[in-house]
Amino acid sequence: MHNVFVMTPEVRAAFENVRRVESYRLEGWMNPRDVDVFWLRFERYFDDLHYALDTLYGDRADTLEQFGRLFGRMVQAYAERPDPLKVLDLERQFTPRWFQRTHMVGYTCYTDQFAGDLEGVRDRIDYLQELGVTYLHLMPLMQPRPGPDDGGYAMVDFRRVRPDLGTIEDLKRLAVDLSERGITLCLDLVLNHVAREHHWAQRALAGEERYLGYFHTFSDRSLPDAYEQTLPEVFPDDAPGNFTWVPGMAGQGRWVWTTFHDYQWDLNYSNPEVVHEIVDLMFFYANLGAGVLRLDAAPFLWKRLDTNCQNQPEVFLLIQAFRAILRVVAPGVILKAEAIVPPDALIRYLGVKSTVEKQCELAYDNQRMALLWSSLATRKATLITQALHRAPQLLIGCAPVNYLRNHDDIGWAMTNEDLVAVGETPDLHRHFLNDFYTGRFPGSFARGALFQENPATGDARVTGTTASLAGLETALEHGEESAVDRAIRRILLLHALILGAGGIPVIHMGDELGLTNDATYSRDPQRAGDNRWLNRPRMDWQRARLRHDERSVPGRIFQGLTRLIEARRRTSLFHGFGLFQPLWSGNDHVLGYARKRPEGTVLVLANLEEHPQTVEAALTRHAGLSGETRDLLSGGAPPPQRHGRLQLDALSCRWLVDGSAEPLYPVRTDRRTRP
Ligand code: OTU
Repeated sequence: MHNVFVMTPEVRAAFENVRRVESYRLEGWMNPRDVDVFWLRFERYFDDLHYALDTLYGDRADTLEQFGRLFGRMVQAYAERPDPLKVLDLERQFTPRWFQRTHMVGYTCYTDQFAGDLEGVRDRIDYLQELGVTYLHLMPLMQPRPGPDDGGYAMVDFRRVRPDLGTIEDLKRLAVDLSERGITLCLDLVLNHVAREHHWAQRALAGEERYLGYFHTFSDRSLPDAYEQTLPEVFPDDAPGNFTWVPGMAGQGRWVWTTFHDYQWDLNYSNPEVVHEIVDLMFFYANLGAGVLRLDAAPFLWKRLDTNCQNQPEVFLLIQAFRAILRVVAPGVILKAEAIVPPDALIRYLGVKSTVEKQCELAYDNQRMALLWSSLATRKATLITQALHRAPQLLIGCAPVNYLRNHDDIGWAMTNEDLVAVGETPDLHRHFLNDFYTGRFPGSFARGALFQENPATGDARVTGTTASLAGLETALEHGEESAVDRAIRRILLLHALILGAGGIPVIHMGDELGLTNDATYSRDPQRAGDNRWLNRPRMDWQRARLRHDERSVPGRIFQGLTRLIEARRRTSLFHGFGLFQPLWSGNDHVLGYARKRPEGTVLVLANLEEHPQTVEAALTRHAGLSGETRDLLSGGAPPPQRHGRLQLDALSCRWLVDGSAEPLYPVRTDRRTRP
């Protein structure tokens, strides 16, 4: 791969040609300064873009024409980009690490479940701000297919808001209001598939050549059978296999590639027309005010025989092209990879070697999420410490999304190597976790359900809200005061661990109030077959009213969480640009890791046990702290010491810093308001 800017004579000629042809269009539309800015950025990112497209599609006869068309779209989108967003682009170019600052805290929700509609979300911005949210991911809200729609991930129209939620105008207004309150909007770019009712699919069905080329279709089973040899199944339970027979398609009927449900048709990225469509869509979301685009199901974009058809090299070229294009047209917008893949594969979505700063800025840290739940069940830090030691270190310019739950299931994503290294038997441990989190394991505090149990492999994943998995549901049901207390401590402990790491912590709607599983989905025929709805409850605004009352359960959780967020916001030590160092604490029940920055170190210590634990006081020095320490979480008081050991309360977390240092951030919450 090119890792420097290479303008070969041919490339230069192509570039000049495009420049000559397109300049007049630019100058006719925009003021000269905007044109200059465009050209400067284009020149800067040309190589990334050209290399990616040339490698993917360079052997086509129409490559130059394709490139010219793409360029035309870039120009158009840039010309249409609203002025305030162009200012935001500049602002973010000056502060390229804006998303790594410690005030970044995300929140995910379904628009209807949270606030009814987009207008309702606007009315709830105060609530989000009270919590400290600076990044809002609204789950898919564009027009889905009728009937089951995979939680909105099966769309018939990418550019029309689901009518009961509002309109595109409402969405634009919301983006502006959020931005004025310092909140970045994240939207899903569902780029792997469309609903079979989408007009592209419908026209393919009718046999139109152009649209047949948008999908992977086969007239007989020979290729599908060959691919199936090495393809896993994402939803083995309710959508087995990866191909769907579509009778009458293009006359005779065809097999269509459907990784997810039979109504979600995978797009064919070996066809550059698909890239044009998706780039256009990217511009559409960027120009309506989205600041983060979530690349749904990113691993699946490229297919190759004899592989699992995930994480193929071409996927990273596509992302490189998308990113370069955005850097030119809308550099204020960043990409988030939704790639639920092992750590060694995940790192590639953020960039390795010559692709550093050419891939996504953000990616879900799925392994860490699963490890946190594993450590909560075993009350042991061994596995997570081992895995964090082995996980690839992130490079500059990107950040993990640290989360406990999202709208999906939890898969036990720790690697077999790490399990074996700490003396676990991989299958047994995963079975234990499934038993534990469905409450079947004797003494388990958790209440969840199995998702996509695969009798053939014995695999399964788990669904349930954070509160239910952490024991709140069972405790409340039994009316046991001390069990409720432990559940609340677990919920806050887990949040202290995701907030106490670098990257962007993201809270899933309802977790801030301890919302428990919502079993009502089973009465809705559209949802009954998908128990991920268990962890997609409706917001309970009655319960939210109790959030200031610390005698109430929601009050304890909400206030505990806002204190964590406030403490994080006031230190620079969790800034994404820093070293992450997992530590062996010397006590299996205590998880320890340090974050190191030029201005200081913070040591995170978490007791996963229901009983007090101790660690050697010298651990603070090993972590790089000297002398007296302060705890950012307890108003400064350091943990008590006895016989040279630090005392940690049951299920508690400490963020220790040097007693003398004042690594406090000047806190700026709101963006300035422009006229
Ligand atoms: C995503 O998840 C979404 O988050 C799901 O809600 C959708 O159902 C799905 O895509 C299809 O649009 O399999 O179990 O590596 O694992 O894309 C969740 C990424 C999923 C996949 C992921 C997928």
